[in-house]
Amino acid sequence: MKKMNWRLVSVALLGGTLLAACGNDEDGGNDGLNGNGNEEESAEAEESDADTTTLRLAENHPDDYPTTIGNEAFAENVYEYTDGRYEIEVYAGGQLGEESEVIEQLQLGSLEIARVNSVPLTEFSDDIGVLLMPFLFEDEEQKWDHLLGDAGEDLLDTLAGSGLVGLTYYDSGERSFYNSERPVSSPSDMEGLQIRVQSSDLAIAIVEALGAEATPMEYGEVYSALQTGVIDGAENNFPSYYTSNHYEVAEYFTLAGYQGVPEVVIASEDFWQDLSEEDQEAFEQAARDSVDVQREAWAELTEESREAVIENGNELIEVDDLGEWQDAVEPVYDEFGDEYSEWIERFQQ
Ligand code: GTR
Repeated sequence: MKKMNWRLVSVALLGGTLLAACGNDEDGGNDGLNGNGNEEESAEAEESDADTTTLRLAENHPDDYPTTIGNEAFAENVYEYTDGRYEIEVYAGGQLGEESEVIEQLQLGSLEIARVNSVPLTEFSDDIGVLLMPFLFEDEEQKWDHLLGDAGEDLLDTLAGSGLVGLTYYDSGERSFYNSERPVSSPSDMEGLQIRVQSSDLAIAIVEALGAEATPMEYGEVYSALQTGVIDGAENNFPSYYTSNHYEVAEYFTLAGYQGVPEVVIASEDFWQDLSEEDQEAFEQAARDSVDVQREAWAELTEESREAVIENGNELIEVDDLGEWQDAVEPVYDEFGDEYSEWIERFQQ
């Protein structure tokens, strides 16, 4: 897998508490001496460091996960496009907290950048909820044309004033249901299953329309909830199912990709407003230019994780009639369709 760039310091957290590492990296824990004890070299290094502002980026997936690889490409671009005036340290593996906590830090201005899923952002912009609508996109091409086009950009703009600034989207494929109880091939098999969802009314409505019970919960809590039987299942894409180890405790994965919510790279509005216009453009360009790298890594890990769970003996259940699933979630369109009608039209063009 990918080698670490020297600039992208992977930070191991001691005791889970982090002292702010932002601002003009005043000390960096170096205490004026480098590893050889050469004070002269160290003074030079400090001088050039003084011109570089270090920012933190929160990521809840592990190193080598496609979003983390995307973040690293973004960080490299930022460093390059700002001539080394900004460097970004990627804190992967949820070191800075669950997505809701990270968003709060961005709003408070105590964290500069994060990669999160679109779902937790719906709390700050209702409009973003459109991306949760089941079976919204015809295919990946339609989805990405719109996400990286005007509709996607306008949707990110709806975050204005929330303390957050959306920079770009990353791939998160399709979400499907998985559980520990039984093979599910039609919506009627979902009856009574306790399914974890991300915290959103729309996510709850979808699961209920399918006859199951919805339990909102943070991502980091899902593994043990599955293991202890607090929930019977959850829903996610292959890479998350695999890398979170949910596949170890929920063996039945239903191949009914029902939702294509993307990931989003976001910045703190507080931090953003302190950037010059030129730097804002550099950050935006850097984010856009990292999308291809992320999507390539996404395609690879999707395949890899699919193979790995098959090899592990998990059961992947083909769905004979996807139309049945589409019909079953129709009530969600009755309930939320009007609210999102304009956006739905734009994204389905
Ligand atoms: C993943 C996503 C995570 C998190 C998770 C979840 O697909 O990449 O950021 O949102 O889903 O279900 O909470």
